[in-house]
Amino acid sequence: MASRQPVRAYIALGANLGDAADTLSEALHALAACAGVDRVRASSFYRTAPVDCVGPDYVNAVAHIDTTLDAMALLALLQALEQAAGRQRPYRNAPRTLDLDVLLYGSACIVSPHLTVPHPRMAQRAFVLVPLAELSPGLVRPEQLLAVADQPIERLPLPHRSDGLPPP
Ligand code: A4P
Ligand code: MG
Repeated sequence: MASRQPVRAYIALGANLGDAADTLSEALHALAACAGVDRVRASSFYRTAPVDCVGPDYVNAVAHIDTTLDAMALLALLQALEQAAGRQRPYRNAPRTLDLDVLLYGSACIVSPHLTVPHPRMAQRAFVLVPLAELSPGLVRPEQLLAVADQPIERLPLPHRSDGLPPP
């Protein structure tokens, strides 16, 4: 069977239970080790105030990958990584050990019962737009950043390896 052409996908990472920065770091390394996933590159990590929910501050980041997985297979992989990190879903927007959302999958527009891409709320969230603009400035317009400038967000001074991944 011919292999698929890789697609660049953008992933939002978030956590606000446990050692969130550590969990994000481990998730990035786990993602990089997965079959069908190549060239993982991550933004800085950011401390962010909860949006549309209450609870501890989050650590958020955005990564891009080149992947030969189709979009549904990528979602399944991200959900498996969430499960491995002990993710529980007691109610909507509950505090979480790890959340991995598909922001973009190439230029695809997908509306299905389990996957909507681009992520429908990404333009409303500084915790997505600020790390996304750091990683791929061409994908975020200045007026989009201005629109979320009231949402508290602080870049964390984590060291990064040269391949874009934070240290394990
Ligand atoms: N689903 C549909 N589209 C997607 C997609 N593009 N990526 C479905 C991932 N999943 C997608 O997801 C619920 C369902 O969405 C899944 O079954 C999947 O099939 P979930 O992981 O259980 O919950 P979620 O990601 O929290 O849901 P949702 O509605 O996407 O939440 P939001 O709108 O992303 O908000 N504040 C800060 N500071 N930082 C955060 O990270 N996160 C949220 C979640 C709220 N406030 C936050 C943060
Ligand atoms: Mg999610």
